[in-house]
Amino acid sequence: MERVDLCKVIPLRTIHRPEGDMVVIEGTKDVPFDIKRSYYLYNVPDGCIRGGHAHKNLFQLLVAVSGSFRIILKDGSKMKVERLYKPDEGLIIVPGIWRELDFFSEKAVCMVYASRLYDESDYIRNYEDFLSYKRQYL
Ligand code: T46
Repeated sequence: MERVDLCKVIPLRTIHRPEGDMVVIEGTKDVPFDIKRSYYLYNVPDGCIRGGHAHKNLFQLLVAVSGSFRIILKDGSKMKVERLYKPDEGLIIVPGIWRELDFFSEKAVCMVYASRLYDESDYIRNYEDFLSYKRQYL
C-alpha cells in the first residue's frame, strides 16, 4: 500500500538560456505517469487550507510555479511535511495519501499535473474514512 516515503520532491528538467529559463514536463518521461489533466490553485487567501482529502488512484505532480506553500502528507501511520518554493522542482504524490496544503505565500500558484481526468469518486474527503480505507490493506 502507498506510503508517504514514496512521495518525493524531484528536480524538473530545466532549459537555461540567457533570455530566461524553461521547465519541460513530459508524461512518463519526466514524471512516472502519463499526464491527463492539469489545473492550478491561485489567489488562495491568507490562512486558507486546500486539499484535505486523498485520492484512491491518482498520481500527481505539484509545482510552485510562483511563490511557495506547504504540503502535509499522511498515509495513516506516517506523516511527511514538504515545502515547495522553486519552479524547477516538484512533489510527486502517489495514490492513497492524505494531503493538506497551507501557508500559501502572496502570489503563490500551485500547478498540478494529474494522471487521470477529474472523477469525484476517486476522492476520500473524510479523514476517518481515509483511515478505514487504509486499514483494509494492513
Ligand atoms: C488536489 C489539490 C492539490 C473540478 O470540477 N475539476 C477538477 O479537475 C478539480 C481538481 C476540481 N473540480 C471541482 C471540485 C470542487 O467542486 O472544483 C472544486 C474545488 O475542488 P477541491 O475542493 O477538490 O479543491 P482542492 O484545492 O481542495 O483540491 C485540489 C484537487 O481537487 C486535488 O486533487 O490534490 O487541489
